[in-house]
Amino acid sequence: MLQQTRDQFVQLFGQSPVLVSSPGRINLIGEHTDYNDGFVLPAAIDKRIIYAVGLNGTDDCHAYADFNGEHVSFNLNAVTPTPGWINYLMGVVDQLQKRGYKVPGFNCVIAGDVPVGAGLSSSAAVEGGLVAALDHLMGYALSRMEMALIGQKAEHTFPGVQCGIMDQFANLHGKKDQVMLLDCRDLSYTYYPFNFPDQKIVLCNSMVHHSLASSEYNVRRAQCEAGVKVLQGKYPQVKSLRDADMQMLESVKDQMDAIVYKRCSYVVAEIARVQQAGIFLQEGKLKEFGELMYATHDGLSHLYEVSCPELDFLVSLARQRPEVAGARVMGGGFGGCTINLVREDKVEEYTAFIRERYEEEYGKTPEIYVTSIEDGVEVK
Ligand code: GAF
Repeated sequence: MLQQTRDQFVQLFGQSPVLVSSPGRINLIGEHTDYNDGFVLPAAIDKRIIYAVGLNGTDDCHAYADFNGEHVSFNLNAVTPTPGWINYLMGVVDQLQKRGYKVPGFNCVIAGDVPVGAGLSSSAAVEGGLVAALDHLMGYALSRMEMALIGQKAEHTFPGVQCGIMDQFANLHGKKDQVMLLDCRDLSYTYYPFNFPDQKIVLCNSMVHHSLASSEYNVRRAQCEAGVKVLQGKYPQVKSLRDADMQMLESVKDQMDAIVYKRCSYVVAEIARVQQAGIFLQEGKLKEFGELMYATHDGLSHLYEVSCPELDFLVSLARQRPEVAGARVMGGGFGGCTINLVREDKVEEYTAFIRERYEEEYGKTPEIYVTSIEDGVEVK
């Protein structure tokens, strides 16, 4: 992929590029906890966006996207939110400019195999890849955490998704065969080996992509904030849902909108689950870890309401199979993938079963990725 992207760049722009490989991510557990100051357990994976980038000595930026054959351009003096994937590039440029970094005109080709809209965070991969390329070419000397924060802010201000930090963090801090337990309050993190030998991480793409995903995401975030406000009436020390437990939540239930209560009860339980899951991971307790994944799915489906019939169906199929330790919807939800922990020697049998049953039910073929945990963004 790297060589192909380089060749394409040379052909289009007639110069020699810097190459950047920028991964998608999985998250073992801890969904919608990041913007509530909670914990997440993500890792970077083998699905990657590949960038070829070169400076062009002008005030214009030109980008060619291999995935749809589209060529877009913008001027560095007119960087404003614009529909389409160009928005992710402009958002990063805008953030760099706002922080006082001189952004030069550049040419780039974007290729790779992170499926778009599948919950594997192709947008964070696009953001992280560009910021790393410009950092390399311009010598900004940004830390990986600064790069992640730039990507997150770009996402808030340009596409307008009020995301947490998980995706950009995982994209930039990934380490081969290690998952990261990130505390989203103070951004401290620990690497742990993926301690389940004989297990494969299998992603089943429902091929559903709801256009409401980003607006509903922002609604969920606002509902969590509304819950915090109510909690603060009784517990002024509560800064975010991270600071609440079930008992506290229960004690203000009467004053809370019923939907807000449901959302908050999911988040409070999920933050506790991730901490427990981190312990099970270190102890190699697969069965217990898997049960937490199923519990997360139930919460995401019934309380947080970010699943959909297709994803619920995929998880119900997983539950029927002894070779699956745990499964759940992964990422923001409303479509995309389930993550499944599957016994290695049964992966083929399992994927064939899922394909057949999903096709029968929905008349469409799910894409299935047997994935591996890899390094974060790499400049080649
Ligand atoms: C999306 C967001 F970008 C993340 O910050 C996170 O909130 C996730 O949904 C849900 O856990 O991927």
